[in-house]
Amino acid sequence: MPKIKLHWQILIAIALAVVAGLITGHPDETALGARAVEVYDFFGTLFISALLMIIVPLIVSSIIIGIAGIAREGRLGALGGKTLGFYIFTGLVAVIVGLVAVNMARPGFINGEPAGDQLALDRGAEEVVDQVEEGGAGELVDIFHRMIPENVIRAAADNELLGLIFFALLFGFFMTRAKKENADTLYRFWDGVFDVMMRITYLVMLFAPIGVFGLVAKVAAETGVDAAGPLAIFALTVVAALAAHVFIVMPIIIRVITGHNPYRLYMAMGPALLTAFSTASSMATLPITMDCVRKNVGVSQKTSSFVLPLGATVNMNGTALYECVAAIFIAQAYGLDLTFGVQFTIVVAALVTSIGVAGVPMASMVAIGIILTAVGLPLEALGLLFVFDRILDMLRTATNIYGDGVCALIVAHLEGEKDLLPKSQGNVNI
Ligand code: DAS
Repeated sequence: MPKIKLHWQILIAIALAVVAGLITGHPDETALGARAVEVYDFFGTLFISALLMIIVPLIVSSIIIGIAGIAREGRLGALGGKTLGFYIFTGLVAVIVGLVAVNMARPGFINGEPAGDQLALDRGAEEVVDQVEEGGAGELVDIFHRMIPENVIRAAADNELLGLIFFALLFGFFMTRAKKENADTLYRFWDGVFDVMMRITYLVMLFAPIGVFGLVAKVAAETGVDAAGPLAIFALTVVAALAAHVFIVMPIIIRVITGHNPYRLYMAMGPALLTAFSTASSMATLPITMDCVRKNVGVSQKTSSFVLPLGATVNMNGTALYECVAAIFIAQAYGLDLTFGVQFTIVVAALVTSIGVAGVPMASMVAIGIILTAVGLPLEALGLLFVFDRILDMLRTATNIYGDGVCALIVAHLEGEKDLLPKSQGNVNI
């Protein structure tokens, strides 16, 4: 039997889950519904536990070697500084685009009311709100307190991820300042941890079809067709925000900084963007991204070989934007009072986790788990996000790759490289 690719398995699982959930019905209405939701919950909870299991070691090792990788090359100077600076700048721009879009579209509301009750999110909603407030996400000043953990081990044990991520950023940077033999040993250790964690992540993803089936079927059973409206608005909000980022905001940034015609970049990166869309994996697309950026955009080997591999792991504009929209959509759906502090927490967490997640399919789902945890929202809300995740993942990944290309173009321009985006676009490598 031909091996069906994982993402098509997940797509089939989602379709089957929606049908199954609607057929078995609401758990409070029929015995079948109640029994079926128990089964759905069993598989969904196992999958969420597996995601939680990998989050801390995966994110910590990914950030440590990501930051150390830049500093270690001894190129945290001009090239590294410009590259990292633009990655953070465009990532922040992407999150803000997402923040504006989700506050304008308000997908988490039905007829002006938080969708919590219709989406069966009302159960425990009060506790959720208390948890978030207690968690300190409600107050901006608390966020900075939570960024500096009193005890790193306890932060890991309590999934206090903002503090853990902040510590990992510091550790990665100062690891390269240690004595050379220590720095090399530590780098090899954390590189090994990341290597193992990526293999465990792939193993967890193998069970994604079953886990996603459970999560989506439970949501479908509990919310019925009521969820269709808010979820459709959510998906359209993400698509609109990604489009605004790619076709309006980033072209303005290119034009202002480099003076080049920004719309030539789409043609130049065409093969890479199409590959990213179809594979939903920045990592898998990297070789094609490097080929397009070098041959069609005209960025030098020195710049592209530094900027792009780094970008495929730490620069994920589409992911950062999506995480912000998704987290705020769920907070809205719970009727959570979106104070500035809560939104700021989500913005910071979205930006930082998009640096930490690896460029693989459904990477956002791990990151979203971090953000929901950071603001105290329950993880079973992930079931809402899985329904449209496949197509949104393809669009996010294409946006991530486009963002890498933009940064490579801008950094090359600032490095004084000439003949970028040559007019002879006719010979674009297809
Ligand atoms: N699929 C991820 C990537 O490869 C993006 C994401 O999941 O958000 O970039």
